[in-house]
Amino acid sequence: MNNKLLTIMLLSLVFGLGSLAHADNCQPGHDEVTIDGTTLSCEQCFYGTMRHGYNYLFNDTYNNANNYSHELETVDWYFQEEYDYNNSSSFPTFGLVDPNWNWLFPANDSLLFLESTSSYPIYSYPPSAADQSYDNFVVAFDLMVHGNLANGQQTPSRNHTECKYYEISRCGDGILDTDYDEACDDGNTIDGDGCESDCTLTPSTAGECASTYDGQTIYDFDSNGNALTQNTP
Ligand SMILES: [Ca+2]
Ligand SMILES: [Ca+2]
Repeated sequence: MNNKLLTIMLLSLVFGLGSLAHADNCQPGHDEVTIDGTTLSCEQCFYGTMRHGYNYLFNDTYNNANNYSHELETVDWYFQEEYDYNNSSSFPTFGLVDPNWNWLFPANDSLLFLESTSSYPIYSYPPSAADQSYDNFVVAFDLMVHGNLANGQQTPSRNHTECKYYEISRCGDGILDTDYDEACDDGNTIDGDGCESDCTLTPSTAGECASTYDGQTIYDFDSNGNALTQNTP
């Protein structure tokens, strides 16, 4: 099983202080998240795929594309899963990258400001394919922010909530995940049916699907590609 450590660029923040009502890439039914009884409306949504058998870190880069600086007053982060993806109650822990950070994002600058301090392993996945959709796993950030204008004044403070939804990829889910080197995915983990349980192609065997015909001779091959017989039709 692969067990790589991957770092996900979790959220890329581009604040537009005048677009509070605009839900950026938040699909209907995925534009809010309820955590511990509190419902948060997601102002921006991002989607990604994680892989069964892998560990993940999360981080957040703030891109301040406006021509004035932003100052954050509070940052709260939340982690929610509908299904227990690592067979335990442990969640990733988060922290600020620089504990001495002054909460100020310079104008036209970007910086990494938040990252998880523990990785999150994907050990399991929902047994039903219908339950492997985006709703099952979400990381949300709730930021209170205002802008510092060139004339020394500040914009009103407001909250900004971003949500990152995930679906879990695996061999046997019936979806060909070429990013994870799947040569095939027939929706099962049965060997010998053309697609193996590790999503490699079933090797050819003599006398079955390994014959070729070049117009004169039929060649049968073993699993190593060596010709076994030559039959002239
Ligand atoms: Ca797959
Ligand atoms: Ca199979």
